[in-house]
Amino acid sequence: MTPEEYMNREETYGAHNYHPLPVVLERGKGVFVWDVEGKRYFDFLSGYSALGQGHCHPKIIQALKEQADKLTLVSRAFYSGVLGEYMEYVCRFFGYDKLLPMNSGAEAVETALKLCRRWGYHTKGVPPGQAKIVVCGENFHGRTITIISMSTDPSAYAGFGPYTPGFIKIPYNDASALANVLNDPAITGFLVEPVQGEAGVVVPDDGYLQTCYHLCRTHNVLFMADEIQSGIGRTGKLLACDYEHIRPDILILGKALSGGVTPISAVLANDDIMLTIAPGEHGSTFGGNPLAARVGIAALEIVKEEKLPENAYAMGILFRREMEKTANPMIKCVRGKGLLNAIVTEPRNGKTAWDICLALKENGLIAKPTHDHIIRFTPPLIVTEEQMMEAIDIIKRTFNGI
Ligand code: IF1
Repeated sequence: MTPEEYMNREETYGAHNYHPLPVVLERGKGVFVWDVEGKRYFDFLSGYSALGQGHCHPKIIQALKEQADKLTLVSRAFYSGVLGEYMEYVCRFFGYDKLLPMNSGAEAVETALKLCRRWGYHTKGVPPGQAKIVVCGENFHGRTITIISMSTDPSAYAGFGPYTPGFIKIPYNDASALANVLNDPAITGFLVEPVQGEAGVVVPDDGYLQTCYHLCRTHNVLFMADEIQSGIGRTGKLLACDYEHIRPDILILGKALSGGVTPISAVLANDDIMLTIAPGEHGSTFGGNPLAARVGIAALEIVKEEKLPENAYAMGILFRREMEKTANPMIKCVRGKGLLNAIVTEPRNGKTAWDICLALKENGLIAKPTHDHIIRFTPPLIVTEEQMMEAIDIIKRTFNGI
């Protein structure tokens, strides 16, 4: 089959809820993927940051294979030996009392919202049904109806109403906006991405998160960090919140928690919050399955053993420094933290970010625009300096060639 035949088949039988770059991938290893014709590419999207450990990391695949031959699912109607091991490992890894295992990032965000409301009623004493949660403009937390009810992006929410009530939207990176709303005693939580991914890798001012954290402390409001994309080493620290030395009351993880091998997400919190949900009040068929538990442990061990946050920190500086040196009229600015970066492009001669991504593909690197003019570059965190220099050369040549 030709790539076109693969693409036409997907168009024929698949919902049209994405507009993929015209490349058909067949194999992945480390920072590279190969298409159905055997052409190699640097993967600079890495599954929207889920593949922090690189494609098909041998340690994770080994864990997957071993567990797949033993026990893949018991549901939570019964105990499984490996789930408790995973829960203890992750709680100690991030420093929390307890973990609630889910599958997708959106499910973990929904879980955090339920937990925050429940804590508000149970502990803060908010009247039943009155809880409010503060969220930021330009946020992206997933695609469920409640999560798009928090969104300010029409492409995420338009045409899907009616919406879930109980959310207050304030501008991102503006702590005074948070201070101005927090006097409302019905507010139980503040949900924030430490770096906004979908918005185009928007890094808030230094101190923003810390100021918001302390405002939440002062007003007895839970500080919830959605680190599904920014966490697990992506921004050059284990968590993006680590830059500001704050510990979220509720920590939301996903994506690289599994190294891109199987959907794994998690909500972490201490007992005073987590235990406000009693048995039978929340759950998921696959949440905490033995396969995910074994994969999750392996994925996190790699983060430590291969020093992925440190490498992301160093390679991110290299990327931004080299791209900032590139004087090209289409490069408006480069921004990011660790290996969560984006180039804001300036359309010229009718050429857009999409055209740049098509040209990058021809030159052996795949990435994708977010919004019309921003290209996100999120390679696996295992990328070496040599590989990064080769990829930067491709990016520079592509911009200069356009
Ligand atoms: C798409 C974005 C990235 C996320 C944060 C929760 C979720 C995501 C901070 C939900 C998911 C993915 C979803 C994917 C595109 C991608 C994305 F552009 F949408 F925003 F990475 F930046 N919180 N992000 O980034 O997790 O349910 O998908 O597992 O929906 O198009 P999920």
